[in-house]
Amino acid sequence: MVRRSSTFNRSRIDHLRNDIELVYGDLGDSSVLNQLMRSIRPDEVYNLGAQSHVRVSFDMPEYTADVVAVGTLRLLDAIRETDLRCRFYQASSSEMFGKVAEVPQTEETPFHPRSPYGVSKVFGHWITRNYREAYGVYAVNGILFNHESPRRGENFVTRKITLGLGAILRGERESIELGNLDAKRDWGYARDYMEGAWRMMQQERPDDYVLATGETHSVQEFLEEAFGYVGLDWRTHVTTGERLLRPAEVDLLVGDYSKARSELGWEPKVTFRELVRMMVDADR
Ligand code: G4F
Repeated sequence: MVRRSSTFNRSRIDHLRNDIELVYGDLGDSSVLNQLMRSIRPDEVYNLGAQSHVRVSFDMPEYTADVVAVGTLRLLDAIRETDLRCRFYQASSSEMFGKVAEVPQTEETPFHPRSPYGVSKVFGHWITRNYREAYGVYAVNGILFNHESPRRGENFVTRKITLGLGAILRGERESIELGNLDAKRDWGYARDYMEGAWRMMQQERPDDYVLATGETHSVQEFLEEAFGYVGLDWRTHVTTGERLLRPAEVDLLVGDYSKARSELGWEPKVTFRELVRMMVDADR
């Protein structure tokens, strides 16, 4: 399902054009969600739709809540009204852990979200559980920690760094402006994580699972790894700006994926270093 836009932004799925069918819709429009459920009658629905940028959610809190929180409810309700056999995957997020209550975070760690985005994801998480418990929908929450790839959106920190580094190497620019370099994230490879999401949907019973690598690295470590790989010193090419800081930050995320390993047979395959190098190579 894609939103109508006057400019095309589908380069990331161009290679699949002959294998998939796109339909117009919007998580803000329940009539179209109901109509699509009735006409397509899907076996599985993956809800990855969102206003997914944490910083932007402070600028657009109401829109973020409408799409991320109520949008999830709209989709679940379309399933409830049309076909209770349809399986539902909810992209829950490690941002829900926010000001973390314990390290590492598991499926049982209490939530303390730190942004309108994180708060909205908590609603999405619980409404997914609620439809499972109340109506018997096969509905799973994949609590995914940050997952990256060369197709990562351009204003998330990893891609911003590798895109900027590519431009520096080509002599097109001198530096990259960033915000908080001390924040630590558990960064994995998106392809590994989507395989995990699919596995969650093939189980006998629906449940919630953390997907993570179990390792955490600061933004500065990402810079060191990326610039070090091409023989440059990040310190001469990175500036920091107040405007890129967040009103409330998530300082440290690191996940424990033991449940996914034992119940889904899932493991991350790509290491932090391999991920950074893959993204640098794609953008240089
Ligand atoms: O790359 P980020 O914007 O990702 P963030 O906020 O962790 O959220 C991502 O992961 C979540 C899963 O935990 C998803 F749910 C969410 O949709 C999204 O995909 O920022 C990572 C860290 C932050 O601490 C941020 O403050 O990098 C820091 N940072 C420093 N300078 C920056 C920048 N982030 C961005 N986007 N841009 C900067 O210039």
